[in-house]
Amino acid sequence: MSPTFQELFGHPPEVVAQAPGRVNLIGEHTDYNGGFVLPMAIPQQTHVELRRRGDRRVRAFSTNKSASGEILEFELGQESTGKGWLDYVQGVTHVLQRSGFPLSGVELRITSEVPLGSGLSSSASLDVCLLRALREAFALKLDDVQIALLGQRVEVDFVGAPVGVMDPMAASIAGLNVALFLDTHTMRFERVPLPPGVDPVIINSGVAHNHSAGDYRVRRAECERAAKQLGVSQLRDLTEADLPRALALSEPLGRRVRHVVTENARVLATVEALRKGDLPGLGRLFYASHDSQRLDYEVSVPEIDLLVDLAREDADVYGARLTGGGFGGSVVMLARDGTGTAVARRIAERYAARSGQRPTILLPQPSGA
Ligand code: GAF
Repeated sequence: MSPTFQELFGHPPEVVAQAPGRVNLIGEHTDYNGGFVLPMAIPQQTHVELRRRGDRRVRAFSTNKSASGEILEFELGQESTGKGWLDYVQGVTHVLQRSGFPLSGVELRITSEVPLGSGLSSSASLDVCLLRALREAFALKLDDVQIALLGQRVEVDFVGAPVGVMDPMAASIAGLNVALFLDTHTMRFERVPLPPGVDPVIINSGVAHNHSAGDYRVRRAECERAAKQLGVSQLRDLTEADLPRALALSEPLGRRVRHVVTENARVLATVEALRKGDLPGLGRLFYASHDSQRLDYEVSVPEIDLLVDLAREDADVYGARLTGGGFGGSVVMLARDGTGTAVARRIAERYAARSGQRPTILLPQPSGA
């Protein structure tokens, strides 16, 4: 049992806050290209308990298994300590102070149900949760979209992960069972409910990723290079009519462009299919998105492909795809109504037997989770 806030700091917290992880239904690697995304909140959340201090010291405790089990500390304004999760806490206080919001020191206890490196946005959930707790404690005048934009700055400016805006937007404004259809160029968004008759399933492959590491950064740089060579400010400005020109670029830029252009079109088609309740159509879009990520964008790994192949063999699954940044993480599937739990269990079992990995089922939420 991890210690309570009272046991750690000798008094109760003043503020408690939560923020969810997310699953992206479709629209992968489109957000940093000004494109469309379609994430949805998941039931797993990050929780923060906080109490203000009279000095400038931040004392923080994480109940996460990979944390040290000690209270870690820094002084407001101090440079990165390079201590993993503490960097996010420092990043949040750093961007708030840089934006002119006055803070004092705080005590924090952080708990997360969103598995790290699972492609389900554990870090944006932490950023948004900390920002929400600080907003409440210091009565900061920030709306939910501003919270999301600050969350993105934590990642890009402080942690050094050059991510887009999808994950903090999902953690800040998305809901359960309702997709957030977001245009990352205009920042216009709309909520699109999941139609009846479908059970979303999420299985974490057990292969962890890290977006401040090289591959994600390389993909982003390839997109920027391709946009420059094609004379547009972002790949969002291209259509399928531009693909022959894009495919004439040197390898692999053309394929990267093809993924982004076709993925944007798939998001729009998915929104239509959701509205019509066209479940087989949704399934086909999921598989097409996965194939595009695997072949054109090259962000899948064999374990993730195995999960998608097992879904293809399962008569109760409409479609499946890698969700999130890739290079590991999770697969999202759409199963027939009422079959989600059974589908998730049998695919996870077959996957474990064939891969030697230890998958976890996030959705449908296992009872007792
Ligand atoms: C990660 C990033 F954080 C997002 O911004 C997005 O680019 C995603 O990978 C890929 O769609 O989750």
